[in-house]
Amino acid sequence: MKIVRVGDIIGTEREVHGPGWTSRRMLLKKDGMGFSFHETIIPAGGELNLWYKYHLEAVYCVAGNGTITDKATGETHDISDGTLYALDKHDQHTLRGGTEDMRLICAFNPPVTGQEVHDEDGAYLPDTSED
Ligand code: 9YT
Repeated sequence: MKIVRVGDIIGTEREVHGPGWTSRRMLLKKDGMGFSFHETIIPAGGELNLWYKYHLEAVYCVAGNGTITDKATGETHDISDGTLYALDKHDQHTLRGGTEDMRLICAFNPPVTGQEVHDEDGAYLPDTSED
């Protein structure tokens, strides 16, 4: 069994920052669960254009607020505590922070390996390492 406390991750290599987001990677590929599990903070007013071409992602909001726009349909959905979105079709999307920092719990399949940041399309590159 593993016990992971986010307080022990802050300020380590498992806390990764990008423009408009901070990700605390609580479980990575090397933890052997078959998915990675992150706490992500999107600051109020932030905007991210994302497109996880090589990953599926489920995101559960536990604090704050914001919106997600599905670029395929143009639809925008409110996000607040208790909302989950699942990018089951590698959906191209825009995530916007609202009036309060959003705290999101994210699971990636396949798992991220550690230091991934978004490419120009908003993707994380696929993991090509041998298991
Ligand atoms: C919600 C989202 O995709 N934010 C970008 C960071 C990502 N969740 C991560 O690496 O934790």
